[in-house]
Amino acid sequence: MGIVKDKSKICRNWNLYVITDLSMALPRTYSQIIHEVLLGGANVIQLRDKTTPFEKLIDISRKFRPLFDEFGATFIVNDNPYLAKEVNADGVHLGQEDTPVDIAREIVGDECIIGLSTHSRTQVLKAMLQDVDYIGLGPIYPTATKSQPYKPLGLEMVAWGAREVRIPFIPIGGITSQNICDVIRVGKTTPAVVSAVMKAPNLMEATRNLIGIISETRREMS
Ligand code: TZP
Ligand code: MG
Repeated sequence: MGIVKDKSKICRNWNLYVITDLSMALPRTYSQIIHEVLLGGANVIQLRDKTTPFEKLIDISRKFRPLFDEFGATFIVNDNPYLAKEVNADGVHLGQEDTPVDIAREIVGDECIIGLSTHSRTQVLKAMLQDVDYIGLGPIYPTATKSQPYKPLGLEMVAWGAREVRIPFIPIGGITSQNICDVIRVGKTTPAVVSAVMKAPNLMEATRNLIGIISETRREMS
């Protein structure tokens, strides 16, 4: 019998959810990005790459999979449940336009974490009825990282999430070292960032700094 992962515990244990963007982090390579973010202390990284061909993403993911185990960190891939299965990722993150959750679940199996992006109360409530292990909720603030039709949801939505969402929820969009403490205070949860780490001059320091602010804010609240 295989070991059954406590997926909810894993998701609740995340400290800072870092999402890759190779173009922002250039001239760094994936090796540098992933090493720096893990050394900075983040315990979950999502490989988000919408341009590299599938076969190459398989090679990249296979290469770094063991490093996540060494660091005790969670490895999530974006968009594609077949990629998650092929490289034995810990999870797959789906958007509203990606493979439906029930089909993704059939592909990846019960032990794989499935995350779903949501952008409204309706989408959140619907997600909670599905076999989803965590939801992303955003954009919270304006962001240039992803062009999307959704207006920023603001801290009110984060507060609503803290009250109503019964699975781990990850606020995302425009979160920086300036506003991350507000998100933590209101949401009492783990936020996700792209540019706040990927555009930083030093990815390890930026990751460490954000995690430091999160821990300090949580300490103040307890
Ligand atoms: N989904 C909702 S907002 C967003 C994604 C992937 C982009 C977040 O990027 P940033 O740079 O942290 O604002
Ligand atoms: Mg997607």
